[in-house]
Amino acid sequence: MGKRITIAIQRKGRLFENSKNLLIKSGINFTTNGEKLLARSSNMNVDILLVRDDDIPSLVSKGVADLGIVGQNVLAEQSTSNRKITAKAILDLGFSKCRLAFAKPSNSKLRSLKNKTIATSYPGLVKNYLRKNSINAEIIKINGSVELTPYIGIADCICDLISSGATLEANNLIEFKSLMNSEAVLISSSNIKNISDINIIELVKRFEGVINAAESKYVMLNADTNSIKQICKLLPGADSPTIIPLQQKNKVAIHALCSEPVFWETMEKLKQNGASSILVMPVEKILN
Ligand code: PRT
Ligand code: ZN
Repeated sequence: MGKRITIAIQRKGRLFENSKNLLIKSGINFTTNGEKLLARSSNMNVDILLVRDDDIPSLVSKGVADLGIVGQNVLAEQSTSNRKITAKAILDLGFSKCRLAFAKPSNSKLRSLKNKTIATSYPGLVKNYLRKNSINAEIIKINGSVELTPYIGIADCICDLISSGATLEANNLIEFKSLMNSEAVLISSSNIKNISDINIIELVKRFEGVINAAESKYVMLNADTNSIKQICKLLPGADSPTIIPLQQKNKVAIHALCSEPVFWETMEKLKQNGASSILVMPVEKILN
């Protein structure tokens, strides 16, 4: 039996559900009661550390955890101010997508950030942005409710995470510049190429398989033999569809694994090109 692998995930919050589901879909069985700091997998050599997201980059950098799941925003912010944060993102996980962006009151005349006061929970990233663009401005670090600061007169604008935009709207703020896009990432203390533990490599491959499967769909449809070429061209990210003859003459079934999203528009186009009985099915796991 090899050494146990430790994975740090957020104990509760926006990242928790998706992080937990990723581990479970990757075959790691475990239960949490929301209180425990450590959960042991019942079927694999894996321990799960349940912590605040802010602690994940340093736990992984120090080697307390082999892998961690955290927002790119948190990793990037901590990396600006702490040389000890050496953890690297090794896999984009596709959930908890948001952007870090500047916003101002909708009635504000603000045209540039020059000499303005910016409230943010991301002072390091904002400072780097200002420096890169040679802008002189003041940064106020606020840990929560950043969106209220322009109204209590302590900031001209804010730089905060946005996903749906509902919070900005509810506070009469409008976004005017995006600083970075973020999503949850798998982090490790070293680059993927330098990971030597075979068990960790295998686990990362499983995560990758689950992530790829989440975007992939298995498409089955029927078509006339003379429309095969056109239809195959329309299947998003399909490598090599399977063509199966049907009992009805000049009719085939086309089956394909599509690695890109299959939207209603795509299905409607397929139909216009002679496809019928179009089925789009979820894919659970992929091992390439
Ligand atoms: O307790 P702990 O420290 O672990 O959690 P936390 O409170 O620091 O973090 P949490 O759970 O709120 O968020 C964890 C991560 O989710 C963040 O670091 C981001 O990577 C990601 N994420 C994705 C978001 C959002 N979307 C998001 N919308 N984090 C925060 N928000 C907030 C934002 O700050 C603003 O207040 O939601 C509001 C805006 O949302 P919309 O939908 O109204 O635009
Ligand atoms: Zn946090």
